[in-house]
Amino acid sequence: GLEAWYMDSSDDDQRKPHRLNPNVSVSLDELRKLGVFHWKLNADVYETDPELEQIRKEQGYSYMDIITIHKDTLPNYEEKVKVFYEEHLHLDDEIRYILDGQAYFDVRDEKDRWIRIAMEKGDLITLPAGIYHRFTLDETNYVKAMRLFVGEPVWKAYNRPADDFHIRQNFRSCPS
Ligand code: KMT
Ligand code: NI
Repeated sequence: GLEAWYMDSSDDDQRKPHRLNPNVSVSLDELRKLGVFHWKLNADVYETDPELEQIRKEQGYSYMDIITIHKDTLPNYEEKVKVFYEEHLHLDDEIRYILDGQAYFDVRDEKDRWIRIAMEKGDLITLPAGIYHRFTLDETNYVKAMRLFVGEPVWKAYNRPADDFHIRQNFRSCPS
């Protein structure tokens, strides 16, 4: 399934894997505990896929569009790549389905450590509202992704610090 790991803290190129040495992988179970969910679909048939239809129906993902992130296809490519990699949150879930290529989504765990999630063709992921995250291309510099949303899309991103939203309550660690 999906591969995820804890990141090192080097300032090297964001497109590199940034694995710890030795690697510390993160399971789907651990991701689920953070509210991150994953499906594997057949992206070759996304236009007519009954599995995708069922997920959209069940989850209420009424809106969808497709974004191709590559220097020749995305207006303001350099600026957008920079903005996507700034740590931020949204007040709604972020739902992305990789149709082609690959990329990384990074999310903070409950102890504020970065987890890097390697997304490949066929991976659909949901990041919960309020989780701090960021996005980057990998060294292949290309991804085509479907963006899904419940109702009318709201793309507004709140860069960190953005801790005063009610939604952040869900991410506050319990004192032990
Ligand atoms: C976001 O919100 O950071 C993005 O939409 C990233 C690109 S979608 C693959
Ligand atoms: Ni986002």
